[in-house]
Amino acid sequence: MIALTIVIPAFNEERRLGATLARVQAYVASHAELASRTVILVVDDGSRDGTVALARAAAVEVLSLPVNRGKGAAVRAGVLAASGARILVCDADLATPIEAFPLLAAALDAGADLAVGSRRIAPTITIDQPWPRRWFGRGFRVLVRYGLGITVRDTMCGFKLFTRAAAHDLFGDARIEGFAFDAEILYLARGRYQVAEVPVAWRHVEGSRVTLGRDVMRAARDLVSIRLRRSRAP
Ligand SMILES: Nc1nc2c(ncn2[C@@H]2O[C@H](COP(=O)(O)OP(=O)(O)O)[C@@H](O)[C@H]2O)c(=O)[nH]1
Ligand SMILES: [Mg+2]
Repeated sequence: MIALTIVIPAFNEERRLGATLARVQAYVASHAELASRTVILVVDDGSRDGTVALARAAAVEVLSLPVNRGKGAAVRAGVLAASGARILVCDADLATPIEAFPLLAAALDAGADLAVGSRRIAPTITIDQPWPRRWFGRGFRVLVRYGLGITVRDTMCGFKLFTRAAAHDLFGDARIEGFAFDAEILYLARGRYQVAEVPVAWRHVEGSRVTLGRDVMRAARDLVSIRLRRSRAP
C-alpha cells in the first residue's frame, strides 16, 4: 500500500528541482514508515527546459502535461493521479523544508482532512519575498478573506497535506488552473472538511516562476470566477 504520494508541480525547474528531489528522497529513505511506501510524483507543467530529464534521472515518477496550463492545473493532475493514502503537495523549490511533514501529518492523525502549511500564525519566514510580492500577497489575502469568506490565514503556502479522499473530492470539483487554485480548494472545503492550519518554516527561494503581471491578473480574475461559479451552483 502506498502511504504517501508527494506531488511536486514543476514548470521549467531544471535549476531548482535537482536539490529538492535529493532532499526529499533522502528524507523518505531515512524514515522507516515512509521508505518503500512513498511515491514522489513530479508533474511537469509543459516545461521547455530539462525538467523532465532531470526528474527521470532521479528515478521519481513523472507526469507530463503537454502544454503549460498553470500551477493549479499541474497540482490537480498530480493529485488525481496519486494513489497514496495521504497526498503532500509541495513546491519545487522546497521553500518549506520537507522536515515540516510530520507537523502536518500530526494534524491529520488528530482528525483533520487537510493540513495547510502557514506562514501567518507565528513568524516563520526566515527570508522574505521581494516587496512587490509581499504587497500582492497582502491584497490577495484581503480578497480571499472578505470576498470568499475563507478564514484560513495563509492559503498560498506551497506545502499542504490531504487525505486522499478529501483531495480527490476537492480537486475533482476544482476548476482554477492558475495560482488562485488553493483559494478555490479551501473555498470548496468550507463546511465539508476539517482544515488545520499549521505553522511551518518558510524562506523565499530565488527563481520564482510567478510573474507579477500575468499571474496576478489571472489570480484576481480567478477569485471572481470562484465566487460566481459557486453562487450559481444549486
Ligand atoms: N509560476 C508558475 N509555477 C508553476 C506553474 N506550473 C507549475 N508551477 C510550479 O508551482 C510552484 C510555484 O512556486 P514558485 O515559482 O517558487 O512560487 P513562489 O514561491 O510563490 O514565488 C513551483 O513548483 C513551480 O514550478 C506555472 O504555470 N507557473
Ligand atoms: Mg517559491
